[in-house]
Amino acid sequence: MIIKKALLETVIGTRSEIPVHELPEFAFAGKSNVGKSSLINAIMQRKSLARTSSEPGKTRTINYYNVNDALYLVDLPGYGYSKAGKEEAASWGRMVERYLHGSKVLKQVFLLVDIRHAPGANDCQMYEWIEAQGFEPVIIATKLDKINRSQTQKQLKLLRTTLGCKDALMIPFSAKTKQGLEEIYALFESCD
Ligand SMILES: Nc1nc2c(ncn2[C@@H]2O[C@H](COP(=O)(O)OP(=O)(O)OP(=O)(O)O)[C@@H](O)[C@H]2O)c(=O)[nH]1
Ligand SMILES: [Mg+2]
Repeated sequence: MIIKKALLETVIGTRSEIPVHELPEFAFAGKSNVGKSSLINAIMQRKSLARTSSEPGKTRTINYYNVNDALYLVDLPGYGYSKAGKEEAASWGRMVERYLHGSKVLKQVFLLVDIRHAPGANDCQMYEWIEAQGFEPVIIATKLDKINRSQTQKQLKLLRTTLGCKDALMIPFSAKTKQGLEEIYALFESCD
């Protein structure tokens, strides 16, 4: 995929209306710090357009990145951020739910989980939410570079059984080596 243009076009907070778009949207959900913004940067071939941080809870809004005037990448706020109060966590949850329910042009939802660890209850809940809104989540197993190659299949199996997804597409990905990126580009093209 040749990236001719990539820009942060719209940022919405918990009380904003969901923007109405004509271009297809691809959304990225997952626990805080799992690597959503890093993946979005890799897709856009930009180092730091989407803000990343080693401190969880960086993305607290829904951020829409326009790519090539052809599609939007939608960076959703991460859940499971321990310093967030209950109220705040609940309002983010409602915002994400409202987005999944409200967008008319959402083509695909990517659920990111760290390849090193078994998904938690909130990951399983997110998976169910996505399915309940009629989408088939694509699982991105992030931080692939952090495990030994021999562990990959075993970890993917662990993700699959914990999330309870038999047939979901699973793409192991590393923002460091960019492994998995071509498969993600292929998905965008197949949704055209
Ligand atoms: N080694 C390695 N580090 C990664 C990878 N992806 C993300 N990271 C690191 O993990 C940390 C969190 O990444 P972000 O992309 O900011 O995570 P996020 O999911 O956007 O986090 P929130 O905005 O808090 O929800 C950063 O320090 C990244 O550099 C990866 O594939 N490999
Ligand atoms: Mg982020």
